[in-house]
Amino acid sequence: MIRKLVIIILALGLTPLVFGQGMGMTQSFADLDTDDSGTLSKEELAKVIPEERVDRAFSRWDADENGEISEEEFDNRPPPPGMGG
Ligand SMILES: [Ca+2]
Ligand SMILES: [Ca+2]
Repeated sequence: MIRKLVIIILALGLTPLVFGQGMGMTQSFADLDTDDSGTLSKEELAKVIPEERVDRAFSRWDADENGEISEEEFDNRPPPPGMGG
């Protein structure tokens, strides 16, 4: 029963959301979007994560590579590298 639930969660791709909690990124999208533009820029990201990690985070989170993180991209962001993978 529980195993089936896990498979469903994996199938829906919810693991990044579930396991993304409590890993240092506790701010909500609205908290990070300090200029209320509706997207996150590298400058906004640099306020909450080390600058040397901004580029890497962007390359992973910016699914359509338009240089901004949309709320959808933020919600679907992959977990940090090196976490059991
Ligand atoms: Ca913004
Ligand atoms: Ca984007």
